[in-house]
Amino acid sequence: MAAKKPASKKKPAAKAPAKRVVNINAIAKSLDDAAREAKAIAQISDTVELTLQEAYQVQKQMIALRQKRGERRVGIKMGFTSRAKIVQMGISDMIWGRLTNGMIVEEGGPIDFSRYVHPRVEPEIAFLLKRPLFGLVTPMQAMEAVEAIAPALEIIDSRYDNFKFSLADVVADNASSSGFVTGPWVKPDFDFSNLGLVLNFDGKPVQIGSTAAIMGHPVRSLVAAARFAAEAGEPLQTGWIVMAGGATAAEALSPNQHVEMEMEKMGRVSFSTRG
Ligand code: OOG
Ligand code: MG
Repeated sequence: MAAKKPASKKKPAAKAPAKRVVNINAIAKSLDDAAREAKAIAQISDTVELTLQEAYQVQKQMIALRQKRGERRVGIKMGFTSRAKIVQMGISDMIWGRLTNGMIVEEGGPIDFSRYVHPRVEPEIAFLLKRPLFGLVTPMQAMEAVEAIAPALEIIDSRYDNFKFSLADVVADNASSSGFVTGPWVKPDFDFSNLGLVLNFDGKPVQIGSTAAIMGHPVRSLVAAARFAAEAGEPLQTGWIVMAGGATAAEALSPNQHVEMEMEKMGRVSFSTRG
């Protein structure tokens, strides 16, 4: 019987620096799977810190997967455009995400709670465009492209454990975008820069705020959206919706809840959750 080889006394070779491997398609697929299966995943930044550019590539690829399944682009959403959101999430860089028709929630309609990981809702204002808008525009030029505005609710649902993420993580995850509901569309022929709003859960106020919380005037979010979209080579299109960003902190949803937001001069928008 051969004697056991004595354990080598050789010093282990110096560790080579960890190679930075970024597989955009694989990350996009894991985020898309997490969204479809309503199962949270670990933050990408636990393994690799994506650059912002890579994070937007992941986002684009994830949307491409949705488009392959028949979804189509209907607009863009802005994120971290209010102090309340910046404070709540600890991220102060403005971000944007891509909206598809698969994210539309019918006004007043139910959402199936089991299709989400840990959904939250936030009050926003939506713009509907009547002509394309791109690049550097003034607020006045931006408004000339607006057909109508509506009170809106965004349902965000981070695909990451505990709704925790870095800037690159949340960008890769399409800015936590999951669903959005728009209320009555009205002509923007009045001052909507400081409209009071109340978010109610089962008739009880959970957040109060104003459209002024969105960059002092929500049109500034539209101006930024025009710039971001153009930079990405996907200028805002006629018929697209731009979600301006949460005016207050987001509120966690529970099953079997009625959610309604009332915005001064604009009306109400609502949906309910089913357990
Ligand atoms: C990121 C999305 C931010 C907003 O309106 O500011 C956003 C998040 O908070 O999960 O949608
Ligand atoms: Mg939002």
